[in-house]
Amino acid sequence: MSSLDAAYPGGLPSYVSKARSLLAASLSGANPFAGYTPSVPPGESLAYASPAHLSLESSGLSSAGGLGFVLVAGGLGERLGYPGVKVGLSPYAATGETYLGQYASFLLALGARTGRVPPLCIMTSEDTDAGVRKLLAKRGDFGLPRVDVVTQQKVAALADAGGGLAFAVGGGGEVEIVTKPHGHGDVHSLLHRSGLLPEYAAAGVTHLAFLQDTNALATNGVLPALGVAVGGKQEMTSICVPRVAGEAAGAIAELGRGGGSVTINVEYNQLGPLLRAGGGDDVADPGTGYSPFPGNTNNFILELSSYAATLAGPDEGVVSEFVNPKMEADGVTFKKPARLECMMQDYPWLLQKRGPAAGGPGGKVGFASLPRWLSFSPAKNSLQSGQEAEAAGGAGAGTLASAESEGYYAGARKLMAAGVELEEPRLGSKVAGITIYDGPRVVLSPSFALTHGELVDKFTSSAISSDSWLTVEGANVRISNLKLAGALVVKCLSEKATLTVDGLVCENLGWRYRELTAGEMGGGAEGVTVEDRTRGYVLERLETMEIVVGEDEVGNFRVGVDGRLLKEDGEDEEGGGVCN
Ligand code: UGB
Repeated sequence: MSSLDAAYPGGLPSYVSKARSLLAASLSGANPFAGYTPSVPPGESLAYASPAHLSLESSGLSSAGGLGFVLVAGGLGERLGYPGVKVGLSPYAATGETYLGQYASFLLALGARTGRVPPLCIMTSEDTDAGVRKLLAKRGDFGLPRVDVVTQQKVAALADAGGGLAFAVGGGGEVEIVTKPHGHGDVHSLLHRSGLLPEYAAAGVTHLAFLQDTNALATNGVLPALGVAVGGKQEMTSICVPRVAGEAAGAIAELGRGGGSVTINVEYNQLGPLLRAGGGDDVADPGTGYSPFPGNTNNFILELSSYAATLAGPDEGVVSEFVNPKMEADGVTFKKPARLECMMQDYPWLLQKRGPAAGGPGGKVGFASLPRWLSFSPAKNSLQSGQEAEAAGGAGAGTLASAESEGYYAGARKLMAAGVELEEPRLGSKVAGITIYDGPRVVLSPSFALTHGELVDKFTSSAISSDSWLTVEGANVRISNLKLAGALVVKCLSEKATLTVDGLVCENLGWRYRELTAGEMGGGAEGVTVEDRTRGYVLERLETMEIVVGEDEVGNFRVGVDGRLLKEDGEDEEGGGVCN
């Protein structure tokens, strides 16, 4: 009881009083958006490698020394069907690096370009805290100089419309208040209470980028969105993607009422009714095939001084809450205990409430929309629900398998845009019942190329066959005149070494997926992990060419047509890398 009281701003009395009024509103069927007129807000919609994209990516990079990151990782992988912490999964079987490691490599790559590795704050929950901390400890914080962890607490569950608390007998035989997660909106009040924001400001942070746990491609949107945020002096900039009409993702909309407006995410279940109330519907624009409203990825950038000032307001960072009780047929009794919930993307309501003295009301909120293939690869659903979503003609399976395939596609599309000869991957095959892209599978680490400009510079005049696999890591790698038909791993792990791959012809049997058998999916099979079962397949490495310059190496290394790794500027002898 006392910990529940201490964890909630204003304590349990404040929680119960809010719960009573929200329950009354919910049970009377009140529409939270009643009276608002939705319209498409102004923002930037960017085509990859367009002049606007290139310019915003580069202006974002010049402001990136002021970035800090917040990763919300309190959610359980229930929908994904994974019992461990989701950030410990690997988005790409080809590299085996975890989501957290993938994000860390983006931060380290930013640090290598700006001279300052951004701080990372991770929000965990009671469900994920131990797992996230274990992962950080095991990997030495992934080499990041500053990682902070804030932990959200659950809130009291509600037994009835009067705001009565739900009780149950706990494991120790004592009667306890039932608790439930409060939602990712907790991140704002936790950051406020943590005292981290003034520390980040003192360390040079000007903008905080908020990321979700399992969308590896989200980092591709950060620099252009930062360019938009800084250029437009925006207090909040959502990183969006074109939204498939009707899909289960929110939309960023400008909601006007009485001469004022707020630009905010409207969840998909509320968007349709809101649009229909105005005579429209959640349908595609025939010109683009997408909803006219940009799709919310729940990744966004907040300007730090405005954010800190807003959180210092009377709400102490508690974003607007909602309650969604499931009722019995009598319309009075709860089927199961409910609780107040809150969402991080509802922050603009707080901005709007902020007084004029702090620069409000309203706040300047905008968006940067990037191609879906570039910055959207969510892994949220189990294989079964992904298969059902596909069968229902949904916007994407949203499984680990589809997310992995989308990531490889993005790597291949980036190379195509940089002039590398390859056939555009197409959705076709299925693995574990999920449709994936056929075509080269490419993972370009952020350390290798953070921007399109860097990629064009570092990867030239090459050709890659459709059944190839390629992973590249290291800022000092350069690849030209490569002919790849197989699996190739290129790594230069030392900042004091360079690796030039020029004229290499790499042909081998490569890698392939092997679907797990029904027995293996059932569990207990030796060598098959829970992660493998969440994916539904394993990667079989038949033959690989691996070119690795280790982290202790110094000097210039080169690989030519014959695949031998040689050290330049010295004798013609094999260097310290591995090439097989
Ligand atoms: N999370 C927490 O840290 N704590 C919590 O208590 C709960 C979650 P979900 P959701 O990308 O398609 C969002 O559950 O809320 C973290 C948007 O609202 O995966 O269903 C959790 O670890 C929706 O508009 O997402 O839906 C994860 O990192 C749409 O954009 C993050 O919060 C949708 O995402 C999101 O949690 C989407």
